Amino acid sequence: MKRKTTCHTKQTTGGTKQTTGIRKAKQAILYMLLISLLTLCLSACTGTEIEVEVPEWPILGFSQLGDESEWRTASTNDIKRAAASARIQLMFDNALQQQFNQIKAIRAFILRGVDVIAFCPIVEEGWDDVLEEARAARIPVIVVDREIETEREGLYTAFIGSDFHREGVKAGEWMVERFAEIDGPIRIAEIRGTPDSSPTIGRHDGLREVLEDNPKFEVVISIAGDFMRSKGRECMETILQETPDIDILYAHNDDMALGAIEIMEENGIIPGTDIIIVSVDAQISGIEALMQGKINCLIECSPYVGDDLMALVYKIINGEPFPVYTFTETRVFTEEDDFSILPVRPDYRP
Ligand code: GZL
Repeated sequence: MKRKTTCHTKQTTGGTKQTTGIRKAKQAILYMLLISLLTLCLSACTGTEIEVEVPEWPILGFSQLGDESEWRTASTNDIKRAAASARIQLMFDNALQQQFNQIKAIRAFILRGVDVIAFCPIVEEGWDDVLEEARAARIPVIVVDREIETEREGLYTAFIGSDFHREGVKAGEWMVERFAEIDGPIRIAEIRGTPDSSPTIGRHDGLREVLEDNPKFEVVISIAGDFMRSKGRECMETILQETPDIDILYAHNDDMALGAIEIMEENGIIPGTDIIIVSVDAQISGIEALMQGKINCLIECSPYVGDDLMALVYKIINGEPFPVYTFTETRVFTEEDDFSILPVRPDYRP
């Protein structure tokens, strides 16, 4: 993106190596400012007007749904790191778990005339009107992380995220294998994520698709925990009151599993032994609980899509071919794993 300004020397963007951190991006910005300042002084001294094109970084408007979990924090950090590294100006908004705030932010991005809009939709429905406004403004929209539900064609340009139904299937398949030698009934308690969000729907339905063929398993209680650790505690208290003799806890994310584990331990229950625990995300705290034997199976859901997202932004604005759907890998980590090979997360500080 180039915009003409006066009194600057022609700056050739030397072949600087693709920066890998925000620090280097800041150096690049300082470098451009210094060049401009020196040129202004030069032209002031010589009285000549020198025209230089200063490269303008593309602008990405990004609406993040909130900061409810460790996964979300990792997602936000990765987006900010990748934008700086890719030399993309990021207009970032945290919607604090409110769809209304996401719609407001997207409208602000449209008014600002950003080059691309990306957002993590907190729930599947309710986006048609604002995405029609983005379409009318001819601003491409990338759906990130969670999916939207719409009857309308072409409301967004691309999706990059995880296959949540597959995660639920993987959870069910591990349970079937883990309890292969044990007769039923095997009683499952489920702590769900945010109602009407695509990860909650996918992880709920994926599990049941597997259990349909394995009738010795029964989900005896299912409560919404909104992907938050505090809600995981509350749900586990309810589970112990209403259905105390469960065999498996299936939590839709690590934060809720860890909250539930706190309640188990406060009630003298040994997590991972008295109650088998399956969780989704495989973030740092989840992996540490797996290594401590408190969680038995982790289904990975990676938040690290920042670099792929920025590459997508450039492809779209440069009119190059791009993948409409990009799905992250779904690995399964279990109590039998050799923990020396577990994935180290980019922001892991042991
Ligand atoms: C999944 C993501 C979910 C995570 C939770 O892609 O939307 O939201 O599983 C997070 O940890 O809160």
